[in-house]
Parts: sequence; C-alpha cells; structure tokens
Amino acid sequence: ENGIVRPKGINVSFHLNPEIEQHHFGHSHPMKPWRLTLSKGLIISYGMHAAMDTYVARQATEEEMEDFHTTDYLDYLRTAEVAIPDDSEEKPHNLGGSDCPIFEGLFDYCALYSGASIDAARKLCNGQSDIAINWSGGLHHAKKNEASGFCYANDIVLAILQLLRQHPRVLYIDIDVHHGDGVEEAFWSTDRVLTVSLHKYDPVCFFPGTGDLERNGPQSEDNPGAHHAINVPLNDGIDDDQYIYLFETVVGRCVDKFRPTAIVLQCGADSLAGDRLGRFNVQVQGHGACVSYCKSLNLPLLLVGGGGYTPRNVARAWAHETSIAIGCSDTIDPEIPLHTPYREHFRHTTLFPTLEQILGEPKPNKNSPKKIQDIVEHITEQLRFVNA
Ligand code: ZL4
Ligand code: CA
Ligand code: ZN
Repeated sequence: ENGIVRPKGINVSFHLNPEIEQHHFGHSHPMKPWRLTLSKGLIISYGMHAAMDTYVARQATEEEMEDFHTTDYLDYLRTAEVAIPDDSEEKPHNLGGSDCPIFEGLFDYCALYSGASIDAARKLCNGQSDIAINWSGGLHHAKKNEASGFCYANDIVLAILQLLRQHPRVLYIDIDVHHGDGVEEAFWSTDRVLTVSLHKYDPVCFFPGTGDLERNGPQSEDNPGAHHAINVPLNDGIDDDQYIYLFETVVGRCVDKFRPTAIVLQCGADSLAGDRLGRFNVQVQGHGACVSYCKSLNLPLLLVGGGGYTPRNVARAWAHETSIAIGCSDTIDPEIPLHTPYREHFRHTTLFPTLEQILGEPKPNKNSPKKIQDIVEHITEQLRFVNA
C-alpha cells in the first residue's frame, strides 16, 4: 500500500490505546483527545502502521506513577468526583478549574497515556525499538503534586526516569508553543538531563509565563543541574526558516557539549500556524524538520505528542512525523488518501497546506534577525558550563 516497506535496521514502535481518545475535557475545552483519532486514521490510511510495531498501551500502575508524583496527589486524582469546572477559588492539587477539569474516567486517561510513554521508553532501553512514538503523551506541565495547563500526570518525566535507568544522559527537547516547565522543574537539580524548550514567551499574557532566556537552572556551586535548562523564548509569527535554523543550531550545540545517549522530543503541534491557541507561522514541513534532525543523530529517540488545538493540523503534523520516523516521508503522496476516515475534516486535501491556505493572511513575524542571533549567543555561552 502506497509503497510503504518495512525499513531494514531501524525499528519503530507505535504506542496507542483507542480508549484514550474516548475521553472528553468538556464541550468547548481546547484539548480534544479526538485529534488522536484523526491522526491515527491518517497514519493508517497511508499504510504506515505496517512499518511499525504497534502496542496497545496498558495503564501505568500507581507505583510507576509514584516514581514522580506524590501518593497524596494520585489518590486525589483517582477519587475526585466529576464536577462542573469552577475557577472562583483555588482547588486542591489545582484540579477542577476550567484548564484542568475533573471529567469522567480522568484517572484511566492519565494512567493510559502514562503507560504508553513508560512502555515506549522501555522499548528503547531494551533495544527493541530505535524510535518509539506515543502521540497521546507529551503532557509537560504536570507537577509532582498538582495538575497544570491541561496536564495531570507527567508522562514525559516518567519516561525519562525509565531511560535514566540505562542511559547516563538524556536530552529533552520541547517544540510545543508553551514552555515545558514541568519537565524542566523535575530535572532542575541534575546534570543527567538537559532540557531545551522553544516557546512563545510573554510573562504577562501567555501561559505559563516562565521560560526566559536567562532561566538556565539554579546557579549555585553545589547544584549539578546549574546551566542544564535551556530556554528559547520567541515572539509571535516565527517562520519555518528561523525556527529550523534555531532548532538545528541550538540542538546541535547541545548534542556536541552534552553528548546525550538518548533523546526525548515533545512534538506539541500548537506551534503550527493556524493553531487555536498558538501564534507561530511554523508549517508542517518546519515542525517535521525538527523530527528529521533528531532522527539523523542516530540515538534512541522517544517521540511524544503534547499540545495541538486545531485537530486537522495536528493530524497532518503527526502523520508526517510518523513517516519521517519510518523513513518514507519522501515517497508518500502529499495528497491525503481518498479512503482516509473523516477526510472532510481536512478542508485542504494536502498534508502540506500553504500559509495562505491555513491562515488567509500570515501573522506578522515579530522575531527580528538580531533577536535570533542574541538567543544563539546566550545559549552558546551557557553551554560552556555543560560537559559530558
Ligand atoms: C479553556 O473555552 O492561560 C478551558 C482554556 C475551557 C471552555 C469554557 C470555559 C471558559 C482557552 C483555554 C473559561 C475559560 C477560562 N474552555 C480559562 C490562566 C487561565 C485561567 C483559565 O499545550 N482560563 C490560565 C493553559 C492556559 C491559562 C494552556 C497548554 C497545554 C500544552 C500541553 C495549556 N491557561 C486563562 C484561561 C475554554 C478554554 C479556552 C486556555 N487555557 C488557553 N490557554 C490556557 O502546553 C498540552
Ligand atoms: Ca516548548
Ligand atoms: Zn502547548
């Protein structure tokens, strides 16, 4: 089908569970697990599943989730009663407001997407996969004792903790439009994880308000984690050329200095043009170039999802990135196959719509060449303190 052949030598595992897609955050909540159904439909209609080992995820056990989260928080998450979201007062563990509502099956949802990321990490550890994919994961804001920004359990932290059992150094890269604050904070005090997040930064009016260039880990003599957080704060309207340049330059220098033995790439699709919550002009090609670059480093690679609030664009990006992982991105037809489920949801029938097709009028690019250069210089300076 579509000329997909199983690539020799490189094993890709695909971790999913259709139950995850059945959960609803509430009528007009931006996070729609249904985007996973649309993505999977596109991946299958291209025949890509035939080139991967597919695993139906199991729920993570509470013990596994306690590797990061507190027992108190997990107990609350498991037993909290479904309620209409209410932002009028602070809630225990930040659960029950409009960002993090308590919905039917919440704990199962968390345990399933966490189980998928943990299993994906274990496949990389035992050498059964070279690239492992969990598009339902990537929920980077969750803290050890509380929910935050649509994230309840931090599957990325749980997966990195698995990788650290075998790997001396893990590079975490986050291309979601939001700052990867939960993962950064979790590894704030270790030099075994280097975290890199590219994001829109505005301390006043863009969530979570952290992630400025100078935020590089607590700078004290006795903290091994000092300098091991890298932040790339961006303004509205960044385009593919600038984004790819920054990604390859920053990640390239991080790899040279840190010498990771495994990489986790959070592929939040809200950094794409036309996203309901995002503000960038990044296209499916530019987003995918980040995955290609990571793949070219030939290290065990975990790909997780994350944000992404315009489902048709999420599906395009994650299908394209799955094709990059299995090595068929140059041979598949950019025209979305006729038998793709929900094909009418795509509006334009190509995997790679133009900015004009997506937005009508592109957003002004508020990132000057000088800003981009200043970022590269600051980060190069920080990395002088990072050594493998
Ligand atoms: C919504 O329409 O900036 C939630 C959230 C629910 C339904 C109807 C309720 C209307 C936008 C967002 C009231 C909504 C008020 N509904 C939400 C400071 C805020 C307090 C809550 O991609 N209000 C908080 C979180 C961010 C804030 C972004 C990104 C996750 C990830 C990884 C998380 N929170 C202001 C907003 C809506 C809603 C419409 C919303 N929430 C947009 N941005 C936020 O990084 C998965
Ligand atoms: Ca990010
Ligand atoms: Zn996001």
